[in-house]
Amino acid sequence: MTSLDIAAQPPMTGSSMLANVSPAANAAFETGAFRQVRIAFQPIVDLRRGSVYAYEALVRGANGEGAPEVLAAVPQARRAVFDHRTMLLALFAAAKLDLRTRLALNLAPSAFVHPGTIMSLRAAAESVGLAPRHMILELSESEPLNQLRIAESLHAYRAMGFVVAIDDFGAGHAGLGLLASYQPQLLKIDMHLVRGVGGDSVRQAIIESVIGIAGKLGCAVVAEGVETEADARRLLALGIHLQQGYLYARPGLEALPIPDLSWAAF
Ligand SMILES: [Ca+2]
Repeated sequence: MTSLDIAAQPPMTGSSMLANVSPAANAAFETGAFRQVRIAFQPIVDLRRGSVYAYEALVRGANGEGAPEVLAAVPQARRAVFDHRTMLLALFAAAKLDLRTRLALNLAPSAFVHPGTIMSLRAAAESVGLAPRHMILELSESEPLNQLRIAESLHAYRAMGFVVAIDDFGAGHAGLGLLASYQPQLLKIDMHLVRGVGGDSVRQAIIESVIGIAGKLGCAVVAEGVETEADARRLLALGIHLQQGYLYARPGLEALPIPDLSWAAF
């Protein structure tokens, strides 16, 4: 197995997020679920250009277990540390794979607002030669948000040139509250709204309104969870040329999968 070892990664720079964690808790964390974290990459395609717009880094377990399973083993109090270190692991894994396009990273709000994240992210990106404008930070409402801190952090990331996305837009409570308070550069429409859009006038109406709102706010839109050609064609007809899902490529463990764009016939 080619599991990436966290301990083998370059040390974090900036203020350490582990400073306030007890040594015993740290030891348990290091030898537990986190030790064998692996990274998978899934492309987001640009159908206007017939190219890969970005690769999203996704956390996987030692045997390829999915993100929900891996994250379930992470105590809430450790989530920021977990996301922070996974993000760095993803960055170095992408560099090792010679990534030549944008990299999208998932961050829980607590990791997003932590002062250590932005500094270490910038330092790590610089060390592998990735410009902040090529890095997309996907922010989800996976835990309660501190509105003020999110707003401050978002401005700081944008000032440094990073691209910020609202993740899973339209899932549960995710999205409108965030969007009302902060205007990111990207909106990722959740797969539950996307799946079946090809033959569902209600989903089409909802997605059309999201596109309308995004357009007025100057946000680009990405559709997640595109699995069929019918959905892909409908989304493209609605104006969404940035798409991600099994139709194009499944996530590849420690690999940058080449998407299948055959239906679009470039
Ligand atoms: Ca995501």
